[in-house]
Amino acid sequence: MRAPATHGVLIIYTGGTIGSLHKDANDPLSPLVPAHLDEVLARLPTYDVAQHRILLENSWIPLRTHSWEHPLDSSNVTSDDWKKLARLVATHYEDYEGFVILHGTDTLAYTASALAFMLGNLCKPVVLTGSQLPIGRSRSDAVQNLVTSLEIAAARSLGAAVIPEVGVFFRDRLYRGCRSTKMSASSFNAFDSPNCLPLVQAGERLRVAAHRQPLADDTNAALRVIDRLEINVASIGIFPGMNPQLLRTLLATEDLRGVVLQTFGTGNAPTNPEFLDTIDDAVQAGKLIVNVTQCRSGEVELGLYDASAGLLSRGVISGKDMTVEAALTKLIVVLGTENDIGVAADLMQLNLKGEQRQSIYHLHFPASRWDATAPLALDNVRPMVQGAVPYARDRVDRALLRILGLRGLDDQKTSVDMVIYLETSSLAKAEDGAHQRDRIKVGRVQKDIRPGGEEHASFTLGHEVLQHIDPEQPSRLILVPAGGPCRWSKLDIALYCRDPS
Ligand code: ASN
Repeated sequence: MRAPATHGVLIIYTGGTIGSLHKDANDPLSPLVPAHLDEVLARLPTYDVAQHRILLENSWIPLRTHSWEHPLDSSNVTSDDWKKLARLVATHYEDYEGFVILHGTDTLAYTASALAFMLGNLCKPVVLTGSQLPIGRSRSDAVQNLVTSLEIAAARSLGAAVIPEVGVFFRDRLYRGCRSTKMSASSFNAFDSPNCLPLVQAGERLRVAAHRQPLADDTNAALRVIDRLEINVASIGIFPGMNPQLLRTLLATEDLRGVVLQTFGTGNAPTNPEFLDTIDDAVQAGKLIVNVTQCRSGEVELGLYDASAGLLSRGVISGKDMTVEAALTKLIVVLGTENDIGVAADLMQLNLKGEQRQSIYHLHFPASRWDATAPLALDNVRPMVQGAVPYARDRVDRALLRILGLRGLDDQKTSVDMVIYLETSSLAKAEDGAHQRDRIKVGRVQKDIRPGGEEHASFTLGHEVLQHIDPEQPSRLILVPAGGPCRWSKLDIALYCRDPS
């Protein structure tokens, strides 16, 4: 993957251990503070200071640098730094083959994830790296991390960047930025991307993985910086026996718009009414709650256990296999650009930048009160929100129709019995020349609901039903009554769509 780099690489130095020195040069026990970028450059072997270039293998790579005026320990990095970084990449996008960002390791995965969502149509490498020991220390991991990052940032093949996305390089691996997480506070092997194989393995040569291609929005379009960010968000980890009052206080924070809820296992949480009511109130108040697991790997499967079904029915959405860092920064970017909470929820469940293995597409139908005396037609409330990889029915692994919060009218006892059909406007020509709609049976819901009780129903859609779902066309459900009156709070079709790679 070695290729002559014409414009070289821009190094952006934000601070971190890599360029740190002891506060008191005479006291090796004094705290480390980020120092000047020259501290880093001076230690780079084969760096030609006069010519601003570095010899990597057999090629001289031009290097330019940009440094934060006051380099930071990454604990002090904020969303303003993400904006500065994204704008710097955009300003110099045509000037360089790639970009290397030197960053403290503590919050590096947050910055990498944020940049992945903020840089639309990115086709060049943006590699973040740092080190566990300052570059000036004899056993430091800094030189290796920086030199390999530069090589990856400069690598082109057949006229295109080999890694056209945001990545994190550490020790001997390049990870997808929005999949990365810091695993160790002290090991040189500090990072991993537990739910995604590394993009590059660096040994005696750089081995590039086949799945490295990003989910490009539009590789022909110009780079687009998305820097309207909503920072009124929170990341909350639940724990056994957590006082629901504590959660209620946090969720009631003024102006809070979104929450990453770190749950147990596959997305489970306490089922006591106080806890669930707290969640319900926050959702009703328009807060977007994204469920991610506290586990290092694996994914959220809402509804697999009763301990997550209650969250699902109250409108908590699945973060699938996203890291906390990816879920939080995605929420910040999505809520920054999207005011409609329903559209934001749909976008959060789509794979935008390779941050989750699957997209969940939704068709939403209105909540309703129904006396069940005649068939009811429900049209989807808005077109299906599309992601970077659009919906395709041949990639649907699972499709569910879900009715949530099913109750009797005025909380009366009722026996719900209805047959649901999907009617599409794929206008098939009838024999007499008129257009007619296709109608296909989706399933039947039968539930006895006690006074004041609430039920949820879901069933899997068969392939023959899927054929009739066209994201470009409106979809209509026809409910044919065979039982008592009822109402529901949410009715949707969720389509679990795998990525093409
Ligand atoms: N505290 C440092 C930072 O994140 C840790 C490091 O870079 N290894 O800035």
